[in-house]
Amino acid sequence: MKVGSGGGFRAIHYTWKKGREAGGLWKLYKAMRTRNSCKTCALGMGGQKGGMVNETGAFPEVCKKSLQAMVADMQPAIEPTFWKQNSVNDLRQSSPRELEKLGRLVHPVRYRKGATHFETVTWQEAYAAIVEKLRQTEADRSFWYFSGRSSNEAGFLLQLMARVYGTNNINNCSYYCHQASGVGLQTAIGSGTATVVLEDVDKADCVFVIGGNPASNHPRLMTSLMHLRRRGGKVIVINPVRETGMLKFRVPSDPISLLKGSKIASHYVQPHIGGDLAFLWGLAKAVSKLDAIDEEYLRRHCNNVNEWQQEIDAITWEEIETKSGVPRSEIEKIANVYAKSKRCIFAWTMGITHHAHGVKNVQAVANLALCRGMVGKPGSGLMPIRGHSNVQGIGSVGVTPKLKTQIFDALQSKHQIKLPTTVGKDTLECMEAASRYELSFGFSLGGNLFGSNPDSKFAAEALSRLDMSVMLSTTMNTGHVNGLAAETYILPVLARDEESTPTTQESMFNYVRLSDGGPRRLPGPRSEVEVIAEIGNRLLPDATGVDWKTMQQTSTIRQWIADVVPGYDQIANIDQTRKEFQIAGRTLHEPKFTTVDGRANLHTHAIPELKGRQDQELRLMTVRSEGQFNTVVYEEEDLYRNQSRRDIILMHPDDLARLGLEHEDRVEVKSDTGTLSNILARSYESIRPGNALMYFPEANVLVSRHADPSSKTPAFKGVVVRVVPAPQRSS
Ligand SMILES: Nc1nc2c(c(=O)[nH]1)N[C@H]1C(S)=C(S)[C@@H](COP(=O)(O)OP(=O)(O)OC[C@H]3O[C@@H](n4cnc5c(=O)[nH]c(N)nc54)[C@H](O)[C@@H]3O)O[C@H]1N2
Ligand SMILES: Nc1nc2c(c(=O)[nH]1)N[C@H]1C(S)=C(S)[C@@H](COP(=O)(O)OP(=O)(O)OC[C@H]3O[C@@H](n4cnc5c(=O)[nH]c(N)nc54)[C@H](O)[C@@H]3O)O[C@H]1N2
Ligand SMILES: [Mo]
Repeated sequence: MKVGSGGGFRAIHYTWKKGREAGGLWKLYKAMRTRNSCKTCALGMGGQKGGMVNETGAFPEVCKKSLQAMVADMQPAIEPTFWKQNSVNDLRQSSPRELEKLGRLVHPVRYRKGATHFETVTWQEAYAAIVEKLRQTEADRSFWYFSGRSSNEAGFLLQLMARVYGTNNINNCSYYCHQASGVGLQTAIGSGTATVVLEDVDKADCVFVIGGNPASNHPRLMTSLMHLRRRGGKVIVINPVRETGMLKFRVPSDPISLLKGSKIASHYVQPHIGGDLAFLWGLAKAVSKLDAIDEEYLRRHCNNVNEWQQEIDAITWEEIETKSGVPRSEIEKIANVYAKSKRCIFAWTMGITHHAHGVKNVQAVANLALCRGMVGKPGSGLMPIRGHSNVQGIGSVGVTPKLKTQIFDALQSKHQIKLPTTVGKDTLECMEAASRYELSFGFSLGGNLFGSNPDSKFAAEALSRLDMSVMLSTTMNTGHVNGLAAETYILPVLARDEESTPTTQESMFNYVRLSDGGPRRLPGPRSEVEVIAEIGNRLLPDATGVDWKTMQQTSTIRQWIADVVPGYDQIANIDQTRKEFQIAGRTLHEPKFTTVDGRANLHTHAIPELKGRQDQELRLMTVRSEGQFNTVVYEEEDLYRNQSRRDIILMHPDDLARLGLEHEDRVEVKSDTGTLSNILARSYESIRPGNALMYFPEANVLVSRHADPSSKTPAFKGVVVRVVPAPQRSS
């Protein structure tokens, strides 16, 4: 049956199904209701209000992917015999979904070059080998990658250890995600995170959703968007794909919406992939023509106003239309809606950041908000919708190549820590350096560096040039079986709701949550913090200023965070008060910016040509389906896009015809970086002609390493491909 809306009974039915997998609905419900913050996206639920509750206290808030993540953690263990029965080569043939479904990692395992299998080792053996290798390695030949799943405490401790060891090669998955938002917002308003809180969304009269599919990836936002529409507000979606759930969504916790479905988008604009920058400038030009600019606000609070105005006047409609793919009349229609709005929020995700001009995109969004005075008052502002549940916290507590000056100074003065001053490498630069044999040791706190990386062939080669790689993980993924270092360790760790002591996470609204932890589900995995502190203790026993033994207590680490991380003071007493808090100085309800001169900055841009315009070319976006969380695939099907498999390329029927193809033809998809064979070409009316869609991580074979020069984020959505019939056709 064709799915005509997002959410709804399917989501409820799914809950039952997952309940069965988890060993009973009540068991799953209890797991979901513990006081731990949600494990998936950063919109966030849970914490001290209890699971399935959002920041404003609404219950029940639940989404399919948080169930998926929970049930995955409730899987049985991978038995020791498994590693003897299955070779690395066998495992490499497995799909991301098959690897995830193997179960929970409970034994440390090792792979040594030349071997055919992983072997289980004791924790002692693993620690000894890792520490010995680190001793032999020059600190700057190591790198430390962090996913955004781990706690603030684990993130803080590991970056501290890596720096005391002597390197700044410390980075997180943000470089492949929202880095452009951080960099773009910093340059525009002096702070890199959302200027709004969840309540602001409930006060807005207009929300732009640019380059994102929150119906699938941040479903809880849909409740707020539904209420906004009921109040008569407008939701303007900018997306080359007409995403089912952005048109109509059935909010499971709302009976009327559940039955009838709620219209979400009031306006839907389909630019070409990469056409947003031109579109955003066009919108600003049209708003200016309507005399809807807030001149007073610009004069009082913004720099570069004249340059910006000149650019608005100079840019031609012809340039805007050809580079965005959106006709002037449509842009003017949206400008009219925006011009009437009194409180407008601009939300965006990967369709904006995953481009070589991602930072410019973000600056152009900020320009548009600033020009009508929409930053610095309640109910309006800038809202990058963050990805991983704690990716923002990881960044706040110092998991960045360059430490914030305040953290750097406080660590030296308050804790006598000697910090390295060499330039740290970002994620892609670490990969490039590894491929040049300039790095020999890699450590990953969660995540899947291989799978998330562009240019998969290169990524595997680069990682396999390391002498040693260590990965702290909960379940298996493609990164554990591809690009293996000469010596590779996988160390099993606890999920946050299994920790014996509390941990904290930061939501995309700058709200710090406390997770209570809970009983362990299986013997074997260890706490992330315990593992890091143990390595620290063995490697750097005499380090001035740090007592690694006390660092095994997350409460000790919280004292350090309170001492050194700006805005985090209240974490010092959180063990007693249990009071979750809003980080000071980030939410902007007044136009007081944290830039050097207290003013916001407008930016001007040269708009790049639209790529992929040659005869046989298509512009390709690599995106997530509703059945996956990043490189972890829970289900092969993509419900909302009505697809049952992942080895497909979706394109408009006009493009199929143009390329001489038919629906369901077997094709080869080629880019300058790589080729994917045996792909099914499928007709997909909802995508703007000239553009195509494939699923990440598989499609990373095609994505080049070309990155935004300022954010170092690869153009995961800006791939040019040619699609040709497969050499031998089969059915
Ligand atoms: N279920 C689920 N939820 C998730 C995740 C997951 O994998 N699964 N991942 C989490 C993470 S880490 C993140 S970062 C977020 C990601 O959340 P999203 O950014 O929503 O995810 P993507 O699938 O990357 O898709 C982006 C959307 O951008 C559109 N798009 C692609 N190119 C362009 C473009 O050039 N311009 C515009 N305007 N739109 C474009 C696509 O059509 C698609 O609808 O979700 C988080 N939540
Ligand atoms: N082509 C293409 N590439 C992309 C993207 C895209 O849209 N297109 N999106 C990019 C984005 S937005 C992101 S964020 C990255 C994702 O990059 P990563 O964050 O590196 O990858 P994930 O797939 O989220 O990592 C999942 C793994 O984390 C481990 N894990 C889960 N929970 C825990 C925990 O509590 N502790 C620990 N230690 N480990 C845990 C499990 O082993 C799981 O397999 O990929 C990027 N790559
Ligand atoms: Mo992300």
